[in-house]
Amino acid sequence: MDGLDAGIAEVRGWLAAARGVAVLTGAGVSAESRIPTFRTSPEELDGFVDDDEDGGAWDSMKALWARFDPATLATPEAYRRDPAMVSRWYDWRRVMCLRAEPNPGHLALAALQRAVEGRGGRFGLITQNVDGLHQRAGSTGVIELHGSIHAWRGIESGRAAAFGEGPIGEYPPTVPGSDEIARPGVVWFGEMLPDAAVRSAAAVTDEADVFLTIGTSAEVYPAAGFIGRARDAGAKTVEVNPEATAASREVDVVLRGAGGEVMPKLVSRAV
Ligand code: BV8
Repeated sequence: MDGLDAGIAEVRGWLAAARGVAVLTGAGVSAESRIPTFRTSPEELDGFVDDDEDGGAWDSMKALWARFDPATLATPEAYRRDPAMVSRWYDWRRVMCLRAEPNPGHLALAALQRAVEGRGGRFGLITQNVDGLHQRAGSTGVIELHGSIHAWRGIESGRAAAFGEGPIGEYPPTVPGSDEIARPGVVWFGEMLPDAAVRSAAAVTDEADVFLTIGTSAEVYPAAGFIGRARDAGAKTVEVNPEATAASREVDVVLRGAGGEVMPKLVSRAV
Protein backbone atom coordinates (compact mmCIF):
# COMPACT_ATOMS: atom_id res chain seq x y z
CA MET A 1 0.00 0.00 0.00
CA ASP A 2 1.58 3.35 -1.01
CA GLY A 3 1.59 6.47 1.17
CA LEU A 4 -1.63 7.85 -0.32
CA ASP A 5 -3.54 4.60 0.14
CA ALA A 6 -2.25 4.26 3.69
CA GLY A 7 -3.30 7.83 4.41
CA ILE A 8 -6.74 7.22 2.95
CA ALA A 9 -7.15 4.09 5.08
CA GLU A 10 -6.19 6.00 8.22
CA VAL A 11 -8.55 8.91 7.50
CA ARG A 12 -11.39 6.52 6.63
CA GLY A 13 -11.03 5.10 10.14
CA TRP A 14 -11.18 8.59 11.62
CA LEU A 15 -14.30 9.46 9.60
CA ALA A 16 -16.05 6.22 10.58
CA ALA A 17 -15.59 7.04 14.29
CA ALA A 18 -16.22 10.80 14.07
CA ARG A 19 -19.24 12.39 15.76
CA GLY A 20 -18.51 15.75 14.10
CA VAL A 21 -17.01 16.28 10.64
CA ALA A 22 -16.26 19.69 9.06
CA VAL A 23 -14.93 20.37 5.59
CA LEU A 24 -13.40 23.52 4.06
CA THR A 25 -13.31 23.58 0.26
CA GLY A 26 -11.65 25.91 -2.24
CA ALA A 27 -11.55 26.37 -5.98
CA GLY A 28 -9.65 23.10 -6.46
CA VAL A 29 -12.74 20.97 -5.80
CA SER A 30 -14.38 22.61 -8.85
CA ALA A 31 -11.31 22.34 -11.10
CA GLU A 32 -12.47 18.85 -12.16
CA SER A 33 -15.79 20.44 -13.16
CA ARG A 34 -13.72 22.54 -15.58
CA ILE A 35 -14.03 25.76 -13.59
CA PRO A 36 -10.63 27.48 -13.50
CA THR A 37 -9.18 28.37 -10.10
CA PHE A 38 -7.63 31.74 -9.34
CA ARG A 39 -4.27 30.06 -9.94
CA THR A 40 -5.12 28.62 -13.33
CA SER A 41 -2.69 30.18 -15.80
CA PRO A 42 -3.93 31.68 -19.10
CA GLU A 43 -2.16 28.81 -20.94
CA GLU A 44 -4.09 26.24 -18.90
CA LEU A 45 -7.39 28.03 -19.51
CA ASP A 46 -7.86 26.46 -22.95
CA GLY A 47 -8.49 23.13 -21.25
CA PHE A 48 -11.28 24.59 -19.18
CA VAL A 49 -13.78 26.20 -21.55
CA ASP A 50 -14.47 25.33 -25.20
CA ASP A 51 -14.11 28.30 -27.50
CA ASP A 52 -17.25 27.67 -29.54
CA GLU A 53 -19.45 27.50 -26.43
CA ASP A 54 -18.89 31.16 -25.76
CA GLY A 55 -18.96 32.52 -29.28
CA GLY A 56 -16.00 34.79 -28.86
CA ALA A 57 -16.69 35.96 -25.31
CA TRP A 58 -14.15 33.35 -24.37
CA ASP A 59 -11.30 35.11 -26.18
CA SER A 60 -12.00 38.44 -24.53
CA MET A 61 -12.30 36.78 -21.12
CA LYS A 62 -9.12 34.81 -21.68
CA ALA A 63 -7.35 38.04 -22.54
CA LEU A 64 -8.74 39.49 -19.33
CA TRP A 65 -7.48 36.52 -17.34
CA ALA A 66 -4.08 36.92 -18.98
CA ARG A 67 -3.97 40.64 -18.31
CA PHE A 68 -5.27 40.73 -14.75
CA ASP A 69 -4.66 38.58 -11.72
CA PRO A 70 -8.24 37.48 -10.88
CA ALA A 71 -7.72 38.76 -7.37
CA THR A 72 -7.34 42.30 -8.75
CA LEU A 73 -10.71 41.99 -10.50
CA ALA A 74 -12.38 40.61 -7.37
CA THR A 75 -12.41 43.99 -5.59
CA PRO A 76 -14.87 46.86 -5.07
CA GLU A 77 -12.27 49.20 -6.54
CA ALA A 78 -12.18 47.24 -9.81
CA TYR A 79 -15.99 47.37 -9.99
CA ARG A 80 -16.05 51.10 -9.33
CA ARG A 81 -13.29 51.66 -11.90
CA ASP A 82 -14.83 49.60 -14.70
CA PRO A 83 -18.24 48.09 -13.82
CA ALA A 84 -18.88 47.03 -17.42
CA MET A 85 -15.69 44.98 -17.74
CA VAL A 86 -15.81 43.44 -14.26
CA SER A 87 -19.53 42.58 -14.50
CA ARG A 88 -18.94 40.95 -17.91
CA TRP A 89 -16.16 38.85 -16.35
CA TYR A 90 -18.44 37.79 -13.52
CA ASP A 91 -21.30 37.01 -15.88
CA TRP A 92 -18.97 34.88 -18.03
CA ARG A 93 -17.94 32.97 -14.88
CA ARG A 94 -21.60 32.74 -13.77
CA VAL A 95 -22.64 31.13 -17.05
CA MET A 96 -19.61 28.82 -16.91
CA CYS A 97 -20.70 27.70 -13.44
CA LEU A 98 -24.26 27.08 -14.64
CA ARG A 99 -22.92 24.95 -17.50
CA ALA A 100 -20.56 23.00 -15.24
CA GLU A 101 -21.55 19.74 -13.58
CA PRO A 102 -20.67 18.56 -10.06
CA ASN A 103 -17.74 16.13 -10.16
CA PRO A 104 -17.06 12.97 -8.09
CA GLY A 105 -15.44 15.10 -5.39
CA HIS A 106 -18.62 17.15 -4.89
CA LEU A 107 -20.76 14.01 -4.96
CA ALA A 108 -18.54 12.23 -2.43
CA LEU A 109 -18.88 15.15 0.00
CA ALA A 110 -22.67 14.98 -0.28
CA ALA A 111 -22.48 11.21 0.40
CA LEU A 112 -20.22 11.84 3.40
CA GLN A 113 -22.75 14.29 4.83
CA ARG A 114 -25.56 11.72 4.45
CA ALA A 115 -23.43 9.01 6.10
CA VAL A 116 -22.39 11.18 9.08
CA GLU A 117 -25.83 12.70 9.65
CA GLY A 118 -27.48 9.32 9.03
CA ARG A 119 -25.74 7.94 12.12
CA GLY A 120 -26.66 11.01 14.20
CA GLY A 121 -23.39 12.87 13.71
CA ARG A 122 -22.89 16.54 12.89
CA PHE A 123 -21.58 17.64 9.48
CA GLY A 124 -20.62 21.10 8.20
CA LEU A 125 -19.43 22.07 4.71
CA ILE A 126 -17.69 25.44 4.55
CA THR A 127 -16.84 26.62 1.06
CA GLN A 128 -14.88 29.52 -0.40
CA ASN A 129 -16.39 28.74 -3.77
CA VAL A 130 -19.16 30.83 -5.27
CA ASP A 131 -20.22 28.36 -8.02
CA GLY A 132 -23.09 26.54 -6.26
CA LEU A 133 -21.82 23.09 -7.30
CA HIS A 134 -21.86 21.64 -3.77
CA GLN A 135 -25.58 22.36 -3.54
CA ARG A 136 -26.20 20.87 -7.00
CA ALA A 137 -24.33 17.73 -5.88
CA GLY A 138 -26.79 17.33 -2.97
CA SER A 139 -24.91 18.95 -0.08
CA THR A 140 -27.24 20.86 2.24
CA GLY A 141 -26.64 23.70 4.69
CA VAL A 142 -23.59 24.74 2.68
CA ILE A 143 -21.78 27.66 4.37
CA GLU A 144 -20.76 30.06 1.57
CA LEU A 145 -18.05 32.21 3.15
CA HIS A 146 -17.53 34.19 -0.05
CA GLY A 147 -21.13 34.42 -1.24
CA SER A 148 -22.54 33.21 -4.54
CA ILE A 149 -21.92 34.21 -8.15
CA HIS A 150 -25.60 33.47 -8.78
CA ALA A 151 -26.94 35.99 -6.23
CA TRP A 152 -26.67 39.43 -7.89
CA ARG A 153 -28.10 42.47 -6.07
CA GLY A 154 -28.66 46.20 -6.54
CA ILE A 155 -25.62 48.17 -5.42
CA GLU A 156 -27.76 50.69 -3.47
CA SER A 157 -30.91 48.84 -2.41
CA GLY A 158 -29.45 45.33 -2.12
CA ARG A 159 -32.54 44.09 -3.93
CA ALA A 160 -32.06 40.64 -5.47
CA ALA A 161 -31.53 40.60 -9.23
CA ALA A 162 -32.25 37.25 -10.91
CA PHE A 163 -30.76 36.53 -14.34
CA GLY A 164 -31.31 33.60 -16.72
CA GLU A 165 -29.12 30.71 -17.82
CA GLY A 166 -27.45 32.67 -20.62
CA PRO A 167 -25.25 35.77 -20.68
CA ILE A 168 -27.00 38.83 -19.23
CA GLY A 169 -25.89 40.81 -22.29
CA GLU A 170 -26.01 44.26 -20.61
CA TYR A 171 -22.91 45.42 -18.67
CA PRO A 172 -23.06 46.57 -16.00
CA PRO A 173 -26.44 44.84 -15.57
CA THR A 174 -29.34 46.56 -13.86
CA VAL A 175 -31.86 45.17 -11.41
CA PRO A 176 -34.74 43.97 -13.64
CA GLY A 177 -37.47 46.63 -13.73
CA SER A 178 -35.18 49.41 -12.58
CA ASP A 179 -32.09 51.29 -13.68
CA GLU A 180 -30.15 50.41 -10.52
CA ILE A 181 -26.79 48.84 -11.27
CA ALA A 182 -26.41 45.27 -10.00
CA ARG A 183 -23.29 43.55 -8.64
CA PRO A 184 -22.46 39.89 -8.11
CA GLY A 185 -23.30 38.60 -4.61
CA VAL A 186 -19.74 37.55 -3.90
CA VAL A 187 -17.38 38.81 -1.18
CA TRP A 188 -14.59 40.83 -2.78
CA PHE A 189 -11.11 41.27 -1.38
CA GLY A 190 -11.30 44.02 1.21
CA GLU A 191 -14.96 43.23 2.02
CA MET A 192 -16.14 41.66 5.26
CA LEU A 193 -17.41 38.09 5.13
CA PRO A 194 -21.10 37.59 6.01
CA ASP A 195 -21.38 37.44 9.81
CA ALA A 196 -23.80 34.51 9.80
CA ALA A 197 -21.53 32.45 7.56
CA VAL A 198 -18.48 33.14 9.72
CA ARG A 199 -20.38 32.21 12.89
CA SER A 200 -21.69 28.99 11.33
CA ALA A 201 -18.24 28.08 10.08
CA ALA A 202 -16.77 28.64 13.54
CA ALA A 203 -19.46 26.51 15.16
CA VAL A 204 -19.03 23.48 12.88
CA THR A 205 -15.24 23.81 13.10
CA ASP A 206 -15.28 23.86 16.92
CA GLU A 207 -17.47 20.71 16.99
CA ALA A 208 -15.40 18.74 14.50
CA ASP A 209 -13.47 15.58 15.44
CA VAL A 210 -12.18 15.50 11.84
CA PHE A 211 -11.57 18.61 9.67
CA LEU A 212 -10.91 18.12 5.94
CA THR A 213 -9.47 20.94 3.86
CA ILE A 214 -9.88 20.19 0.15
CA GLY A 215 -8.74 22.09 -2.93
CA THR A 216 -7.60 25.31 -1.33
CA SER A 217 -4.24 27.03 -1.37
CA ALA A 218 -5.05 28.12 2.19
CA GLU A 219 -3.84 31.64 1.46
CA VAL A 220 -7.04 33.66 1.65
CA TYR A 221 -8.14 34.82 5.08
CA PRO A 222 -10.12 34.63 7.25
CA ALA A 223 -11.24 31.41 5.45
CA ALA A 224 -7.87 29.71 5.75
CA GLY A 225 -7.86 30.49 9.48
CA PHE A 226 -10.46 27.76 10.09
CA ILE A 227 -7.80 25.11 9.51
CA GLY A 228 -5.73 26.29 12.48
CA ARG A 229 -8.91 26.83 14.49
CA ALA A 230 -9.89 23.17 13.94
CA ARG A 231 -6.46 21.96 14.98
CA ASP A 232 -6.51 24.16 18.11
CA ALA A 233 -9.97 22.79 18.95
CA GLY A 234 -8.52 19.27 18.93
CA ALA A 235 -9.75 18.00 15.56
CA LYS A 236 -7.73 15.65 13.42
CA THR A 237 -6.90 17.71 10.32
CA VAL A 238 -6.51 16.39 6.78
CA GLU A 239 -5.50 18.15 3.55
CA VAL A 240 -6.60 16.86 0.13
CA ASN A 241 -4.69 18.64 -2.64
CA PRO A 242 -2.41 17.55 -5.51
CA GLU A 243 0.04 20.27 -4.49
CA ALA A 244 1.56 21.56 -1.26
CA THR A 245 -0.22 24.53 0.30
CA ALA A 246 0.32 27.07 3.06
CA ALA A 247 -1.42 24.62 5.41
CA SER A 248 0.40 21.41 4.46
CA ARG A 249 2.76 21.58 7.41
CA GLU A 250 0.06 22.27 9.97
CA VAL A 251 -2.31 19.38 9.23
CA ASP A 252 -2.06 15.86 10.65
CA VAL A 253 -2.35 13.99 7.34
CA VAL A 254 -1.77 15.17 3.76
CA LEU A 255 -3.53 13.18 1.01
CA ARG A 256 -1.57 14.38 -2.02
CA GLY A 257 -4.11 13.88 -4.81
CA ALA A 258 -7.05 15.37 -6.69
CA GLY A 259 -10.32 15.75 -4.82
CA GLY A 260 -12.24 13.84 -7.49
CA GLU A 261 -9.88 10.90 -7.04
CA VAL A 262 -9.33 10.90 -3.26
CA MET A 263 -12.77 11.81 -1.91
CA PRO A 264 -14.66 8.86 -3.45
CA LYS A 265 -12.04 6.51 -1.91
CA LEU A 266 -12.46 8.19 1.46
CA VAL A 267 -16.20 7.88 1.36
CA SER A 268 -16.85 4.65 -0.64
CA ARG A 269 -19.05 2.17 1.23
CA ALA A 270 -20.28 5.13 3.32
CA VAL A 271 -18.04 5.45 6.34
C1 BV8 B 1 -11.71 40.34 4.90
C2 BV8 B 1 -15.12 35.63 -4.14
C3 BV8 B 1 -11.81 42.11 6.50
C4 BV8 B 1 -14.89 36.50 -5.33
C5 BV8 B 1 -12.93 35.53 -2.99
C6 BV8 B 1 -5.87 38.39 7.49
C7 BV8 B 1 -7.12 38.41 8.08
C8 BV8 B 1 -8.21 38.91 7.38
C9 BV8 B 1 -8.06 39.40 6.06
C10 BV8 B 1 -6.81 39.36 5.50
C11 BV8 B 1 -5.73 38.87 6.21
N1 BV8 B 1 -4.65 38.98 5.39
C12 BV8 B 1 -5.04 39.51 4.22
C13 BV8 B 1 -6.33 39.77 4.25
C14 BV8 B 1 -7.08 40.37 3.17
C15 BV8 B 1 -7.64 39.34 2.19
C16 BV8 B 1 -6.73 38.18 1.90
O1 BV8 B 1 -6.89 37.10 2.47
N2 BV8 B 1 -5.79 38.37 1.01
C17 BV8 B 1 -4.92 37.28 0.61
C18 BV8 B 1 -4.59 37.42 -0.86
C19 BV8 B 1 -3.69 37.30 1.49
N3 BV8 B 1 -8.90 38.85 2.69
C20 BV8 B 1 -10.01 39.58 2.44
O2 BV8 B 1 -10.00 40.65 1.88
C21 BV8 B 1 -11.31 38.99 2.94
N4 BV8 B 1 -12.03 40.02 3.64
O3 BV8 B 1 -10.93 39.73 5.54
O4 BV8 B 1 -12.36 41.50 5.35
C22 BV8 B 1 -10.52 42.78 6.09
C23 BV8 B 1 -10.50 43.58 4.94
C24 BV8 B 1 -9.29 44.20 4.57
C25 BV8 B 1 -8.13 44.00 5.32
C26 BV8 B 1 -8.16 43.17 6.45
C27 BV8 B 1 -9.37 42.57 6.84
C28 BV8 B 1 -12.20 38.58 1.77
C29 BV8 B 1 -11.58 37.45 0.99
C30 BV8 B 1 -12.61 36.90 -0.03
C31 BV8 B 1 -12.21 37.27 -1.44
N5 BV8 B 1 -13.14 36.66 -2.39
N6 BV8 B 1 -13.86 34.94 -3.80
C32 BV8 B 1 -14.67 35.72 -6.61
O5 BV8 B 1 -14.72 34.48 -6.59
O6 BV8 B 1 -14.46 36.39 -7.63
S1 BV8 B 1 -11.48 34.76 -2.73
C33 BV8 B 1 -11.23 33.69 -4.02
O7 BV8 B 1 -9.86 33.48 -4.11
C34 BV8 B 1 -11.82 32.34 -3.79
O8 BV8 B 1 -13.08 32.39 -3.17
C35 BV8 B 1 -10.80 31.68 -2.95
O9 BV8 B 1 -11.04 31.91 -1.59
C36 BV8 B 1 -9.56 32.42 -3.33
C37 BV8 B 1 -8.73 31.46 -4.12
O10 BV8 B 1 -8.33 30.55 -3.16
P1 BV8 B 1 -8.59 28.97 -3.35
O11 BV8 B 1 -10.02 28.65 -3.29
O12 BV8 B 1 -7.69 28.30 -2.41
O13 BV8 B 1 -8.17 28.70 -4.81
P2 BV8 B 1 -6.74 28.90 -5.37
O14 BV8 B 1 -6.95 29.19 -6.77
O15 BV8 B 1 -5.96 29.83 -4.52
O16 BV8 B 1 -6.07 27.47 -5.17
C38 BV8 B 1 -6.65 26.35 -5.78
C39 BV8 B 1 -6.13 25.15 -5.03
O17 BV8 B 1 -6.74 23.98 -5.59
C40 BV8 B 1 -4.63 24.96 -5.19
O18 BV8 B 1 -4.05 24.65 -3.93
C41 BV8 B 1 -4.52 23.74 -6.12
O19 BV8 B 1 -3.39 22.95 -5.86
C42 BV8 B 1 -5.77 23.00 -5.77
N7 BV8 B 1 -6.28 22.09 -6.80
C43 BV8 B 1 -6.20 22.21 -8.15
N8 BV8 B 1 -6.82 21.15 -8.73
C44 BV8 B 1 -7.32 20.38 -7.72
C45 BV8 B 1 -6.98 20.97 -6.50
N9 BV8 B 1 -7.34 20.46 -5.31
C46 BV8 B 1 -8.02 19.30 -5.32
N10 BV8 B 1 -8.39 18.66 -6.46
C47 BV8 B 1 -8.05 19.17 -7.67
N11 BV8 B 1 -8.40 18.52 -8.79
